[in-house]
Amino acid sequence: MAKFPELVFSGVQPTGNLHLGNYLGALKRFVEMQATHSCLYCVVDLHAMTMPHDPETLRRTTREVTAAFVACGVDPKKNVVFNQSRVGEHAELAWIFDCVARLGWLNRMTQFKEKAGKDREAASIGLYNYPVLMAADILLYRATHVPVGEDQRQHLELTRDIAQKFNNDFAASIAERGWGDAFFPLPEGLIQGPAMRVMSLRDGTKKMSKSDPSEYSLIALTDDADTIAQKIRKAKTDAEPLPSEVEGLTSRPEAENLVGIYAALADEAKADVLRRFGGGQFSQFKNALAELTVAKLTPIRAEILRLNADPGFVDSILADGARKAQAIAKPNMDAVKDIVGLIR
Ligand code: AQP
Repeated sequence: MAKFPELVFSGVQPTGNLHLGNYLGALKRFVEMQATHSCLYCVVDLHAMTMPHDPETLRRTTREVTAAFVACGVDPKKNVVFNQSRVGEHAELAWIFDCVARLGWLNRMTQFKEKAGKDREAASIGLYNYPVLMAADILLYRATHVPVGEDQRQHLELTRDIAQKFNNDFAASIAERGWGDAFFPLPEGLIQGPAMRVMSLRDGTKKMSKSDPSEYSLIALTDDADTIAQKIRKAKTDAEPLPSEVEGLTSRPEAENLVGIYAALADEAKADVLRRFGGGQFSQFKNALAELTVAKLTPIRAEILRLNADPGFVDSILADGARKAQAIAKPNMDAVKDIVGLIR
């Protein structure tokens, strides 16, 4: 298959306050990637409409998520930071992919089943179609690498399936127009590290999630030091002391989660964390974890609050990012239209 220049794309939904899971699974990785790659980081506001939403809240959270990107260290001058709806080609390409993707593929998506709940008939078509729009987000830029949390693995596989089918279905037209044997790359997920799936602090079997009704289930990036310490102190654990080796975390989801969070925040392996804290009581480990979390999140919180008070500056980042994104999206979309036979 043709070689594609390396390009990173990832998106975050503006559906509420970002949490430690979003930070460790995505934002921290965004910052790491910008040192070595060209990156597009998108606030996916169209995705946020797939569940019932309030217009004013959507506008506010779109700005807040942008502020959080920057506060975590994403440099808007070096990367393309923008909101999805500003670049109309995302929705345009999603339609073309709707005609490529198969119903059976979408019927297998577990996130739709979880979010739609029992009354599937009442879910929006947008929620069902979410993974196709996500494929369009990534492939519109012909991105090759996608840093995301583990919960997005299945959607990323679908993105690869859509890219592959498009390349096969239109192989002759792609070759005829000088694109070689593939127009779209098959993007790779960068799903790695000790915190690729951060779990709820109240239930180690459930993902930490913005929409969890229990505020003690998550640590928000805007929580103050006392709140963080209190949430970690109250985090569910079991009665055993911490094991000294990683194997000892098996079947202990709450312990595994807290050790994973510590390891990711300290940039260490879980094994190193357990070498230090293994055999000790949870209370001691929780104090160390609270201290580390507060040290890492306090400067981020301060910067988020500062940027939230300056919406004009945040809007200028989004406007500038949209211009840069469009400059890549437009010629790619034109090429797709030519490939599939649309006159433009
Ligand atoms: N718990 C998590 N652990 C690791 N990574 C996570 N991500 C989300 N939760 C965790 C990653 O954060 C990025 C942005 O996610 P999103 O907000 O676009 O959507 P989501 O995965 O649906 O996030 P939430 O918190 O669960 O939101 P709601 O409750 O609104 O659905 C993605 O890379 C995701 O993998």
